[in-house]
Amino acid sequence: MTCRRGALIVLEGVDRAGKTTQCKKLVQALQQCGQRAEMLRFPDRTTEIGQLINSYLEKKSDLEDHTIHLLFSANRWEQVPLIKEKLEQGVHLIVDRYAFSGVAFTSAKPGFRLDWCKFPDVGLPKPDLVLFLQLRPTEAARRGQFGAERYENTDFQKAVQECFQQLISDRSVNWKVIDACKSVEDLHKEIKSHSEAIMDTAACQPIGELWK
Ligand code: ADP
Ligand code: 2DT
Repeated sequence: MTCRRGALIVLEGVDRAGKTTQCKKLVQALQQCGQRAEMLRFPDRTTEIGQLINSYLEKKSDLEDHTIHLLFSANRWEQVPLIKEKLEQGVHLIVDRYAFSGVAFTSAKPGFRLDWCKFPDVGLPKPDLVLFLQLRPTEAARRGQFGAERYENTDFQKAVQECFQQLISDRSVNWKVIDACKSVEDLHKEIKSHSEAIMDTAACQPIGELWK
């Protein structure tokens, strides 16, 4: 591996916390500073597996709960060769949702244990930093109505939020919890500063393996 690999930075958080807004701004800011940075998002709805997931989320098809969980995980694994290649070329990857959403959304369903939910994603490229945009449900509600997709209702989102809290307590992952109530610009400055700090640290380290 050449020295100075790119950093793998994930943004997680509840619906409407500002993940997509901040991913785009971070990529743009890094590119303007002359860095190589690209955005990825999960689910990646463009692949064949992604189209099955899209149809499920849009409620055009029903899938058994374990089956959709494994499809979300497969949708990440199919991008692993690309993720590793980009990081090794020195490209920073800014990712909108990752395995943490996978685990939080399935373990919020009745009958699912956290460790079962984590297992299919064990060994994925480990993020160098996971920024969790924390937003109270009342604040999220001010940012607009839920859409019509599966999972977009307040009770389920509250259960998801509790599952995220369990994941955040795991010190094997480099979490930074950010108060997402702040303005877009203030959040951007905070996220950029955490990201730049980790880029230097990550540069000469091998890519880690998640939850291993
Ligand atoms: P997410 O990807 O987490 O669902 P988005 O980035 O799509 O969130 O933002 C959801 C909505 O909230 C959008 O209408 C966006 O313009 C708005 N928004 C994003 N960040 C902020 C912020 N810091 N303050 C107020 N509104 C925001
Ligand atoms: P977007 O609205 O961000 O496209 O998310 N989800 C996501 C899961 O249930 N499992 C996963 O592994 C991932 C990545 C979260 C679409 C929805 O899909 C959920 C919201």
